[in-house]
Amino acid sequence: MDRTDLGILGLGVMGENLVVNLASRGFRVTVYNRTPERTRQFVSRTNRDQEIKATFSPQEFVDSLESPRKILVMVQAGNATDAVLKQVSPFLSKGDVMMDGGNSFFRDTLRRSAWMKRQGINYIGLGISGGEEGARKGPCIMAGGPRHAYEQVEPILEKIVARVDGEPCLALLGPSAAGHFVKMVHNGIEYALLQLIAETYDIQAVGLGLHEREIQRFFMSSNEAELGSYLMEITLAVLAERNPGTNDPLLGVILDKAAQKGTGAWTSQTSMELGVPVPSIDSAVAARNISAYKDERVLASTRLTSHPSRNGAVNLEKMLIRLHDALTCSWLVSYGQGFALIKRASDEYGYNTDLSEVARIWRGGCIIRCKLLDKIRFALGDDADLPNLLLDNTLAEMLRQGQQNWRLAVSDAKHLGVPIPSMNASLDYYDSYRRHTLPANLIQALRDYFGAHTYERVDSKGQFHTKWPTS
Ligand code: NBP
Repeated sequence: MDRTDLGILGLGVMGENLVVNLASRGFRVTVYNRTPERTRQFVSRTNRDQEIKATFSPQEFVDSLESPRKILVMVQAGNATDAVLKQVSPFLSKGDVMMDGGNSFFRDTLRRSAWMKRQGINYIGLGISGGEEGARKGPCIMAGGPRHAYEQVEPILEKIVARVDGEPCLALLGPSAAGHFVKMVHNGIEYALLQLIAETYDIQAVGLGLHEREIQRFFMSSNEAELGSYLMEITLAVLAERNPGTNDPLLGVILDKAAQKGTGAWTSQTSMELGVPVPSIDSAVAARNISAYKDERVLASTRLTSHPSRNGAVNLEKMLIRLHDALTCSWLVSYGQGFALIKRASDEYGYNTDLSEVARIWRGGCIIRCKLLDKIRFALGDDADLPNLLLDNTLAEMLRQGQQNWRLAVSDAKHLGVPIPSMNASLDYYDSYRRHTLPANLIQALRDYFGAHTYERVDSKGQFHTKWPTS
């Protein structure tokens, strides 16, 4: 085979499926993987000699590519990414384009792009979302890097991503690490949305003791409304799955410990550093952490008992309507927090990220695609400088209309003794954000009392300190 269009380095689930996606669009792809056996098995399984070229050393890999070379790294984020960049970079030439499609922490991408730039290599951080199926059929790609380099790979990437209304779910969202930053926040929002689905399920299954078919009906109607989304679709598929042998719901035998790979925690940590509140995401990370304490929870369940009760004599139908509104408002607020974080990072790091482009590309291919993103996109298209989605008239109206039921659903859950960390945090975020005044004046006074930290006043400018009476 002549030189190929693109090289993929790393044949895990994502790498393999991206190669098949590329080959099915007529691109010639060179592959290389640390473990050669994996490469051999992959090429014999796919049986596409015309489009896929297997290589077995970094030099053979690089030499097989058309110049300027375009390489997509698809290995585990962290040390593995550094390792493969070190192995391949000695064989690259000035002007080649190196892309990292893994879930790299954006600060690592910043460091790597500076390192590559010193060697004359163009580095692009690609946030890729969509999982295995997305990689195969059309993911959403969030790019960050130099525009001239992006333009060299754009015609290829454009062919393999998902499309909505004919538009590719692909965009350059800023220089250097902008794409990986946006992907990190995408995953942070994903944590919140998953947690909110789980809380809604828990209220129905454990709190109200509903049958699986009734719970499926609830998610089905959510999927037909504003929350129509990939996550609702797969929730329905999961609820319908049976345990082979017993024919009981499979969910009943899945251990209640949620794993995590760190992108949610990165979102929380970064938001704290930037001073942007994202409590719906923070609480979702904490909820996964508490789920890991299975043994302690089992012990605690025998000691810390509760006395759940239905909230008054409210009928079930009303409770489910409340729950639906609470889920919708909480999802919307979670997106709002994520977009506020991207905006702050864009200002702080000079990404100049177009938020309406983020909303546009998130409508397809990615895990958090949802009908709500159409409204979000319009809101951001109308006002690119909107500091928070909650200030958009249409979205604010949705929250105003849903808020009474949202409060009641939170109260229902409290009466039932069902934990709802993200739904609660979302409502508290809404209530804090919409308040003209907050009790932070008392915090300031107390800080000044014990630490002479000073405070500002509403009636005059400057910093003030009071000589408080000693206790
Ligand atoms: P994994 O994250 O499971 O990584 C497997 C690949 O990394 C294999 O090719 C493996 O080679 C290679 N690798 C490792 Br591990 N350590 C290495 C090292 N020290 N040197 C060279 N290669 C090394 O694969 P994945 O699930 O396909 O994900 C790839 C990237 O895409 C990750 O960064 C992931 O976070 C990101 N991502 C994944 C998903 C998803 O749904 N899975 C979605 C979006 C993004 P080997 O075969 O020799 O062990």
